[in-house]
Amino acid sequence: MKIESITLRELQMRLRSPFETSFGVTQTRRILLVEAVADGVSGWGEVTTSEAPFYNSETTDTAWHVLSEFAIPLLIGKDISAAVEVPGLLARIRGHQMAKAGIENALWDIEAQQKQLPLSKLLGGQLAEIACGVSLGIRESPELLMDKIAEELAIGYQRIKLKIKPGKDLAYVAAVRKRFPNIVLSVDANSAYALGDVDHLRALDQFDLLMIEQPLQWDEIYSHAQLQKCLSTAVCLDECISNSRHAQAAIELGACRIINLKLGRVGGHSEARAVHDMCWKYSIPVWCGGMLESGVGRAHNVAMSALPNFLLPGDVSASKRYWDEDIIDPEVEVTPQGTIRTPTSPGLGYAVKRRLVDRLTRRKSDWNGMTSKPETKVS
Ligand code: OSB
Ligand code: MG
Repeated sequence: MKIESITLRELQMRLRSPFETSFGVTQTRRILLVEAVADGVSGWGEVTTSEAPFYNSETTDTAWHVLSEFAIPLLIGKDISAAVEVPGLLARIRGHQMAKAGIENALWDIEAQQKQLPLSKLLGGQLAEIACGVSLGIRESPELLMDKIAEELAIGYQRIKLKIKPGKDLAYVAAVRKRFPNIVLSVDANSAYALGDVDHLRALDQFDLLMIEQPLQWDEIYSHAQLQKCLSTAVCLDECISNSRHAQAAIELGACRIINLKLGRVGGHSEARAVHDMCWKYSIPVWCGGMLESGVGRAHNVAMSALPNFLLPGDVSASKRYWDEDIIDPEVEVTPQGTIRTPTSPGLGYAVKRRLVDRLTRRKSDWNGMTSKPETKVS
């Protein structure tokens, strides 16, 4: 695969409704897309950074910077035999996993097309459909949450995840559990608590939750091990796990019983598969997390979720929950059983709507093997 050109685009896309977590509210997304061309074949990846460094340390702008100044120059013009070589070529760049994932995943799309395989199969996935849940943002009151949950359950989603933070936690979970005694329910705190809150968090044990996701510090594995000892509810780590070594440390320490696997957070499909395999070795189930992705990132999530250790419903849900119009054709759709069918055509299995992408583009840079500096357009 000779990497002939790379195009970086920033799109502005407005979510259908604001999404509130313990770290803030998001309404307008600044989405970075990477398009690579190798041997005349085009592939797409998404950089899943947030706009602000509140989920992890990356942002849309840090990713643009690191890709433009460091990652793309290391790859442009290179002839590689497979996408799995990309992490090695980018290894000098420390951190910035989401930036690196955007470009590595575009090359996975190309490799799958060249080998005439659906990306899920190239990654080693077998599942013909993947199980879906939804992640619901924090609302003003528990009542406002109820109707939304009823709506998502009616559509077929298999698991409801509630975002929580101090003051918007126990009363919400209690009310939901009372109204929906039998649903598969979990919570995600996005690091809003401290180990000193253990008695408060223990009160969640009575609600038969599937898991509590990332209650403590975003980069702290050890304190989650101390917390897990005190809870009957399974702890699931999200923010803490950037690679398979972190996954192994967390599992060996007893810091979690479940891992949320996000492609961007671990740096792309190669490392995601390594985390997947590590968890499989220890019988720790994984599920696919989301970052409010556009269709490109969503399609990559669907492909990854076909691997065998994705044993719990993910946060990968229908395009229309997020966007009036998604940038892929077809859009990601959910069956009445709350599943997404894994595409069977080569590559990502969803076509990128170029005209719509152009319309949403706010800035764009192109690199080709001829020039060391990109051509940049701002609109
Ligand atoms: O912690 O899983 C998270 C969204 C943005 C940042 C972090 C998270 C989330 C979500 C939404 O939970 C998942 C989605 O629907 O894409
Ligand atoms: Mg999370």
